[in-house]
Amino acid sequence: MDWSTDERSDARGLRFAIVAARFNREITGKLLEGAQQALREAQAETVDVFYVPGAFELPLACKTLAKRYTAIIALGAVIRGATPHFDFVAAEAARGLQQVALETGVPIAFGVLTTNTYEQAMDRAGGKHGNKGYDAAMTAVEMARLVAAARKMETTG
Ligand code: INI
Repeated sequence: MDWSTDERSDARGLRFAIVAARFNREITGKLLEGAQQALREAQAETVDVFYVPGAFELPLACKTLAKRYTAIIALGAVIRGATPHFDFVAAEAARGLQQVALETGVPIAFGVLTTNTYEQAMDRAGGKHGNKGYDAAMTAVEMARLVAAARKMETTG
């Protein structure tokens, strides 16, 4: 089996949750717009949006929602400030989201920006480096299709 690009970006019949952190909301709002645009273009059947306070809360929210969706897009913006808080929040968001994906088998796309400055984050939220929310949603579509295809093989032999 070999997938064409068209198939990888076809989300018809698939259900997505987007979980967005409110922290740095000017940035996460733009990531959200990008993700929604990608899922519209891919013709996703369902796109539900949920909010959490910050990136640290993303893993638990995704785990709670995993049963109900084909894939989830986690969005956040962690910006390095003067405190070591950044390292804990960024690392735990990444570790937690990967853990949820591996434990549940539900693809979780990592749409969490981790940057040194606000400007660098803006550049990746619809600025000169594209929109990482859009990219994360396309990753979720591709992984959702891959997992669905693998499950189908298991049941059909
Ligand atoms: N949350 C973010 O999403 N981005 C940040 O940059 C950030 N910083 O820098 O503090 C941040 N902190 C809040 C954190 O995610 C939790 O909501 C909070 O610690 C309560 O659990």
